[in-house]
Amino acid sequence: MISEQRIQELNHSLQDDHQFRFNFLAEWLDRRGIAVQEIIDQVAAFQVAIPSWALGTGGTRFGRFPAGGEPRNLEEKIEDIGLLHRLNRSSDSISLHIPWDIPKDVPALQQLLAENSLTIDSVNSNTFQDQPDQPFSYKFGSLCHTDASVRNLAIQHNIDCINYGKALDAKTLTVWLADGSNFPGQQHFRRAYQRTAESLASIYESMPADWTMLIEYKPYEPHFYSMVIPDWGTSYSLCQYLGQNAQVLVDLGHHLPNTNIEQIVGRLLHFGRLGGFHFNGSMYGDDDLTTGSIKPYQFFLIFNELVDGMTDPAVKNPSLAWMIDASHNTKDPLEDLLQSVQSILTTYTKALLVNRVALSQAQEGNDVVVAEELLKDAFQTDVRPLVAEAMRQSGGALDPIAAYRAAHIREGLIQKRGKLSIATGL
Ligand SMILES: [Mn+2]
Repeated sequence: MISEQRIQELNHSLQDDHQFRFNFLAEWLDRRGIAVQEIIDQVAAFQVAIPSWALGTGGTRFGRFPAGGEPRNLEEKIEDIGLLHRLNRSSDSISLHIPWDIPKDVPALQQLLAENSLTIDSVNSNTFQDQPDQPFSYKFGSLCHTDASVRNLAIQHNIDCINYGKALDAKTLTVWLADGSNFPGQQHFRRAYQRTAESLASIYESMPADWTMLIEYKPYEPHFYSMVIPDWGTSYSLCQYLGQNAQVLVDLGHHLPNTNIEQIVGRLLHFGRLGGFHFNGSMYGDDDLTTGSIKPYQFFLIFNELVDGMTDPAVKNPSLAWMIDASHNTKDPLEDLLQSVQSILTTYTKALLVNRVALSQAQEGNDVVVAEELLKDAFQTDVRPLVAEAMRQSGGALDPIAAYRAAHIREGLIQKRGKLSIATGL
């Protein structure tokens, strides 16, 4: 689709401008005692998983407008993610959704993954919709259901997911439950929680000792009165009930408007219970928009908290699983994913620039203005040349989206897969 040589040719035409911008920024940072190459190395090492369900055009219950050339099977999804990774060198793994993307020919998939320098990041279970051959319905819940037959079906599905993951060397099971209720009185809150905890414990016991279970929360949708796991506190309590290998997953879009997400991140890091992150953007209450597209300063404050926790030796938190989880309704999904990764890396880079010694001093001395200005200084620095340089040094494109367009990749995919091909997913 696009060769490394073609990427280098495209870089060549941008090199002069890039070098000018990079030299200016590098010299300025150097004067302030910041080790520029160390920052570049950290940015180059930062990898974000791409979900197998986000390579097609998303939609709403009102309609879906496909971009054309969508991947028709798991193999083509791997090819698409391989392409993203070749362009930005920052998307080296896939989150697999079961049953939309059940691995069939495992040796062939392993070979394809290796050819594209990719691994499987996590397997994600789905008990939010009924499959055609399913003996019981999830209409009134899955792991929380009043009927043990339904709960057992959902437990077995999660165990199946673990087995699919084991075959492909994954080590993470991500559980998001759509369980909840739409009307007051419909569900007994305490019993629904207890049944969920016990169901999760059955899954947890079936998990290999070196696996992690990530428990994701969401305040509403698909249910509009109550969700069984609506907030981080519920996720956290379930993790404590299950054991050390259960961790909370924070999805940026799964919060009510104006929630202080950075504080939640700080809390969970403090408890050593932050296991993973789902990146997306949100305006009202959705979880579908491009990462960083609506509230870039809040996104920076979240990353600031993450970097602070990751660099503090007092914090005993496992390394985090980073993944994009958005739905692309209007844009070409591959362009949207490239934009998302750019936004994540740019924001991460800014957080790395924060002078933590000075910030800590300002906080200890209650110097509110200096503390805030230190954050704003990093946030307002244009770090894009550092991100471009990290990609260039890793063999990627200086400008991945420009390279994607110059290589006419979507046109090529439409020619190969057809205008009407539809990817399974959101
Ligand atoms: Mn999510």
